[in-house]
Amino acid sequence: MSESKRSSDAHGAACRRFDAIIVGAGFSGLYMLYRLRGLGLSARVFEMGSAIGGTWYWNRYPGARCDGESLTYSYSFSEPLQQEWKWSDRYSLQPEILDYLNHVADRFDLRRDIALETRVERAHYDDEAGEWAIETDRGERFAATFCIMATGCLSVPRRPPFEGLDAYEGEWYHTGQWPHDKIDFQGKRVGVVGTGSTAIQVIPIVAQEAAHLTVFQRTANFSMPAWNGPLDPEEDGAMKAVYPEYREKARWSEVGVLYESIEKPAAEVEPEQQQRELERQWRAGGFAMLGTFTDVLVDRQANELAAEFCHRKIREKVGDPEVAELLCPKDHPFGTKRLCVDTDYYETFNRDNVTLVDIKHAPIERITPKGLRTGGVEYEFDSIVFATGFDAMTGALLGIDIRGREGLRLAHEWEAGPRTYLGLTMAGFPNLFAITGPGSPSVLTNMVVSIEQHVEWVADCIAHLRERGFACIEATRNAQDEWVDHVNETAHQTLYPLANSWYMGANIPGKPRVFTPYVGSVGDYRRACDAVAADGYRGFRLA
Ligand code: NA7
Repeated sequence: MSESKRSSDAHGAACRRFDAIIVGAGFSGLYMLYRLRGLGLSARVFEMGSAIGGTWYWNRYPGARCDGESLTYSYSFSEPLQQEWKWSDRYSLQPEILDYLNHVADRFDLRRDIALETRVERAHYDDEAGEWAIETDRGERFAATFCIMATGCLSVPRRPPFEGLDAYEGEWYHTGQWPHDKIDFQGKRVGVVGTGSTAIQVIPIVAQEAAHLTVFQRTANFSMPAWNGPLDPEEDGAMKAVYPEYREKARWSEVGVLYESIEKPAAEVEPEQQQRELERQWRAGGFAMLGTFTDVLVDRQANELAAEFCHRKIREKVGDPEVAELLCPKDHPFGTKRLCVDTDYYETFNRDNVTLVDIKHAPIERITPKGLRTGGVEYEFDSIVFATGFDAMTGALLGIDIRGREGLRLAHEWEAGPRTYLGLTMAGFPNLFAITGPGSPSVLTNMVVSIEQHVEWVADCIAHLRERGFACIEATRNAQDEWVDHVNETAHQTLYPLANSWYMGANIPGKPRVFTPYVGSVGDYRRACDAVAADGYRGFRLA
């Protein structure tokens, strides 16, 4: 491994030099470090948290759990690792996923190259030196040939945008920045704002403790049963017996997880069988229902079948018909906002200590010293939990002052929406990579599968450059434009753009409305990335 050196940058300022700098120590950053070490590169990871884990470090609210099954939402790159780790539940709780990532860091001796509590503030490409100049919030400066953004898709929590918050006299929390100490809601009057995936996990847990829980809902979401429980040792053993084969199939699959389905459009299935198939996928739980028919996300009628099926399930679960109607999503097609996965979410509204307040037509007016006001009514709370989401997919990248060739600002380039080539690289920003960046399948898939694919592609690309004596790779503008057009066209062949979702940037006022992830399948996307590499990095300039 080439040692990092103390030297000076092009302006003569003291800095340390590495082959690569990685920003973020979550699933992406840890694996990227492992792979670059394997290539013999010197690499440094900067992580703003006080420990590793990324998403799984920050999101420690009650009930925080993965929506993907742990046997598949885990690294596949090491057979010994996947054989030795034992998950307790089918869908693991946050502390266990964090333990897993810590185990990975120790097992592969990653910590010595990770700087914690260090936020990268600036990454400027130095044209003369042909390297990245990185500056952290500690005032330290670093130089690196490669800069890899492993900054996560959902890592910038959105501060609750309500007037009066600073004068609120109770406790308030954002789920994405949850305190490390246990928060006791016992006997308290609690308000939860939001009904996305996070809120749907928090609400059933807080309801068990609070004296009274009031849930403020702007948009009802579709939530699928998790059917969670302790992981059956037989299921664990069966997966471990075929892990390499399973993982390989998952890499080339639709979303990075293998589901059983009839693989037909709804119209080719008899009505009775349609209902049986919907029931079968509901019983499978999690995201399985998205694949009930091949056209659930592209055909209105197929989509309606799934939506109506879910409405019926909600009406069966919720005792009060008015509450049930409020909980039935009717303003967006099924699955076009991120599906939620729950344990007892709908049933929680049958409790005497839980109230649902519809704020679609009467938005929250302000936070008051004692609670919040909506529809002219003041609700008083001891605590308010804001599960109001994130500046998704672009927030973390734009939160860093990134400048490419000749001072080109990423924020300027992305004014009308993110522009990438393959969701991995940007024209004008040589040797800069984004793991699961906008324009890649990322959040529509099993994140760990997509992360591994990107990390491996980047590592192979860097190996290629070094083997052939190239110092620099940069996407051409042409290739980027074509990719962005392709990402947009593909999205508009589906029902996704019909929802006001964070996929569309709709949750952040002023954010450009662009469908940000790529809807192509994990397998097709991998084939496209591999073909680019096999064609001598088609669409890139190598110098
Ligand atoms: P989401 O899915 O963005 O959910 C945020 C929730 O907060 C959602 O119900 C929003 O309603 C609601 N919200 C946001 N702003 C407001 C305001 N101003 N007033 C009222 N309600 C508001 O974030 P999550 O943390 O639940 O999940 C993010 C992802 O993390 C998830 O999809 C998984 O991939 C993991 P809206 O729907 O915008 O009407």
